[in-house]
Amino acid sequence: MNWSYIEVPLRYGQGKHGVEQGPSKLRTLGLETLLPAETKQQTIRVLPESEMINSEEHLKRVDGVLYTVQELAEVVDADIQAKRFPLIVGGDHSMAIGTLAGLAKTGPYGVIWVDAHADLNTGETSPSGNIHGMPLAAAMGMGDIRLTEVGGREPKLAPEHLVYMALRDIDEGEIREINRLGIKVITVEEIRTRGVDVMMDEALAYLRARVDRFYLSFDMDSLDAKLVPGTGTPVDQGLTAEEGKAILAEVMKADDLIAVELVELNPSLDHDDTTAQLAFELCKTILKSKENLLLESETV
Ligand code: DIR
Ligand code: MN
Ligand code: MN
Ligand code: MN
Repeated sequence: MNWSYIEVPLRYGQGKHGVEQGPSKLRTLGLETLLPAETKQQTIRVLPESEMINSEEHLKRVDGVLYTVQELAEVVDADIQAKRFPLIVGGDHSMAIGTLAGLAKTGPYGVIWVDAHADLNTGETSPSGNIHGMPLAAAMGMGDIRLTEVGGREPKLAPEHLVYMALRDIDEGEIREINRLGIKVITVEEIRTRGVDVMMDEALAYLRARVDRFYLSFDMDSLDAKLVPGTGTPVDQGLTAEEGKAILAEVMKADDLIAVELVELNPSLDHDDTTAQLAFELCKTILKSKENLLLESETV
């Protein structure tokens, strides 16, 4: 398989410094050595502009987010058109506005969103004004036009093409929208009691009845707060490390998976690289699959 590795050191979608260092931290831990040789040469860095301090109360640092996601949308689209499989590493979750818009260029697709949060706010419903809580709303055409028209005017995602996993900290406006739109939600409780493979099968069956390809976005805060001090908004009662890895291992078996994204590693908030090591392990799980011959031959 032809991989593409995309680093997105974006932090403007939320208020804490350090999340922009996620990709360089993974590099320090040796992520590059896991990539096949061709992918190393193909690694792309979507760089935010260096100083973006403008702030609107309801859409904080919007220009900084826009600059990055517009470029990311083009990079992702180019990968898909060239039949490459992008692994996209962040950075805060506002970057997904770019991923979702980039994927939409080649038609409909499904999404598995593994996150404690719904990321379905608009400037009006957001309690924080942070755009990392808005990417799915923007992709569905809800909220500020500057966010909804990234990659074109039309919506990038239909609500019935989305499955949430590990959701447990949802804002009032988001609960209303999830119910109104009838979005499918799989809880930590269900994953724990019925098992990762059963719930993944259910998620995939749901999406496959509707679309012929899908992508998975993995927010580090889907994992339990105790495991991830190095993420901006940790939430209790989350996934175990094993469950997180099993979700990724399971999803990587799918031929119709077209991209994976891993976001919200914040090395500045981390304790002794615990979260970074865990993120690195998750990347290993991703890269070990999909005919990655390099990893099969070297023992990693
Ligand atoms: C919250 C937090 N729902 C907000 N969102 C986060 O600000 O919109 N998303 N942390 O990952
Ligand atoms: Mn998120
Ligand atoms: Mn989150
Ligand atoms: Mn919240």
